[in-house]
Amino acid sequence: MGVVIIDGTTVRDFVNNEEEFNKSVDSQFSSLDLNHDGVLSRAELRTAFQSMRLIETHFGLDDVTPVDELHRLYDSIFDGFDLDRSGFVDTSEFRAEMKKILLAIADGLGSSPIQMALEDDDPSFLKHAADLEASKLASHDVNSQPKA
Ligand SMILES: [Ca+2]
Repeated sequence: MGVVIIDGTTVRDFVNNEEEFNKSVDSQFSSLDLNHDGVLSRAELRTAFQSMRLIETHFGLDDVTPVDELHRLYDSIFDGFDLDRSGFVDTSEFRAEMKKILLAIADGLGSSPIQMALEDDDPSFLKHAADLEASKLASHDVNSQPKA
């Protein structure tokens, strides 16, 4: 368990780093594709959102959200992803919608940093974003060292 500080810029930098973002999204996608058919079903996506904690981020603790409200919420999330109404979400739909969601989170965070407690192996995007920020800071520190 570690604590990371995230603000809107952290998230936005991550989304705009196409290589890192796509790598992260694609690995998330394949881990969510439980039956390995190359697309995410409604059930697979629901499992995804339960594990990604984005619901909690948006709506507060999910254990106070009524069940039927949660169903509607997950349905509306799925409809947001399934742009062509095929009943499944493919990788490009997943990338596009994750980008939108993360940018919305970034807007919500603005310049006020929040602290998040994350497991070291947390698969969430916010953890990826924080890791990317941390690695940038680390390399910046190295580069700013005065030459001996
Ligand atoms: Ca699948």
